[in-house]
Amino acid sequence: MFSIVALSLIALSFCMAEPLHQEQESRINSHSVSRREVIGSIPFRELPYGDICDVCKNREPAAVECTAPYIRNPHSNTCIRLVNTYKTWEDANNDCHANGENLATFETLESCFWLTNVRKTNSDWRKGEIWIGGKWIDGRWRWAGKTDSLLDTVPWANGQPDHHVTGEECAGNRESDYLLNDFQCNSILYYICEKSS
Ligand SMILES: [Ca+2]
Repeated sequence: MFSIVALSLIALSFCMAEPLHQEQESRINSHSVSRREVIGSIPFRELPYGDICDVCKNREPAAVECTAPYIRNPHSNTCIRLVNTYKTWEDANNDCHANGENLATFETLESCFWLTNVRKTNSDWRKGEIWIGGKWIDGRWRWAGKTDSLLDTVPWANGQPDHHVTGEECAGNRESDYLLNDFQCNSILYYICEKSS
């Protein structure tokens, strides 16, 4: 009998949990954060009001500041720079690493098309074929600095990649349409280095 009463009281307490304050609801909605994500396993009544803003801040890290010659890729929140020196893919990658960077990655369609637009609208970026960090590794196209990340959602140029015919196993952004092409890795191209801060 006692346990039935206790269970009933617990259930009643759960049902009477305080609703979210209206302003808190709007903060959650404006940041596309669900009530469950904000609260997690902690009863909301035990969550200090200010913690919601901390959660939101953690989900939207501050934009990194990129000073020339770097520009900020808003899709990856990283700084990239174009290097107008001709190198093979491997030498370009090594040069980026020597400066604490990696050959740049553009992991989403939006990020790739952002680069396309940068090249179309910025005379400094318009000329030449340019190495980026994509490489044929273990039978898949991968971002070399993060080999678990695949080039599955990138805008390859029409008919590309054709490495299975040509043996081209390194990815670049080509000059003719600013889309991706696979090149012979020992080709000498310009390249883009990237750093996270
Ligand atoms: Ca090709």
